[in-house]
Amino acid sequence: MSVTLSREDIVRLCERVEGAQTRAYAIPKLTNEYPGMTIEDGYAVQSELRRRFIEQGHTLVGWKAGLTSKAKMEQMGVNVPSIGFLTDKMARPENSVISTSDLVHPRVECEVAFVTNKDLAGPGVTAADVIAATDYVLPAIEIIDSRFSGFKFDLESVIADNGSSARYVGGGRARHTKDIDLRTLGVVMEKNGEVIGMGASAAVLGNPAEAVAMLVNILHDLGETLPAGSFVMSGGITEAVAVQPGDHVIARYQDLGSVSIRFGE
Ligand code: OOG
Ligand code: MG
Repeated sequence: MSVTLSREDIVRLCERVEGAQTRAYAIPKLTNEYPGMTIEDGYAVQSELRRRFIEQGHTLVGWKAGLTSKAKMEQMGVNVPSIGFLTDKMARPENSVISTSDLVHPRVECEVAFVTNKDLAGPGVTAADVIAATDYVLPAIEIIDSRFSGFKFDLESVIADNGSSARYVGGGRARHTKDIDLRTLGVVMEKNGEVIGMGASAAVLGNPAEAVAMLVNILHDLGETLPAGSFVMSGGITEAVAVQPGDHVIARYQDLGSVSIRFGE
C-alpha cells in the first residue's frame, strides 16, 4: 500500500480535520467520501496536520500509540495499532479542570507514559531498546476525542484525525524501569468515586514498551525518529469512558501513584 491521494485531497482532508478539531464539531469519517483511502493516506493527512500546528507555533512534545490493547481494539472495532503526535497545547496539569466545550465527545483512558533520554530510530526497534532509552515512566490519563460522528471510524480515518488525540495529563510518581515490572502494573480507574475500569499494563501488547517500539518503527515508515526527551503514551489499558462536565476521574496505579482530572463546561 502507499499514498494514493493527491496533494490537493490531502490538504482538503487536513483542513476538514483541523476545522473539526479546533472548532469542536463532528464530521463523517473520511472514508465515506474516499473509500479507497489507505493507512498511508491517513498518515499523510496526519503529517500535514502536524506541519500546520507546528507552523502555528505548537511544539511537538511526543507521540502516542493507540489501539494497543484488546479492550480498546474491541471497543473501536479496529484491530491494528496506530500512532499520533502530541503537542504542548494538548497538555493539561494534574487535577486541573478540563473544559469540555472545546471538545466533541471526550473519553478518558489510563495509560503508562514513557519519557526518553536517548534518540530512538527504527526499523527493528525492540522493547529492550525502548527500555534502554527510557529515563522514567509515569502514569497518565489521555482524553481522546474522535472528531467522527458517533465516535465511529475506521483505521484510515482515525489516523488522519491524529488518533483522536485531544488532551493528556501526566502525573503520579515517576519511576525508573529497573524498579518496576512494566508488565504487571495494575490500574483502577474511578469516575465520581465509582470504579469504571481496571486492568494491568500487560494488556498493552504484553508490555507497554512493545507499544513504544512499534511506535518508533511506524515513525521510521513516516521518515521520522523519536528524539531524546520525548513523552510517549503507550495506549489505553482498559476501554475508554465518556465524560461530561462535573465528572472527576482518578486513575490509581500500582507503584506509580495516581493521576486525577476534573471536567467542566
Ligand atoms: C483511537 C485512539 C486510541 C488508545 O489509547 O488506544 C487510543 C480512539 O479510540 O479514538 O488513544
Ligand atoms: Mg490513548
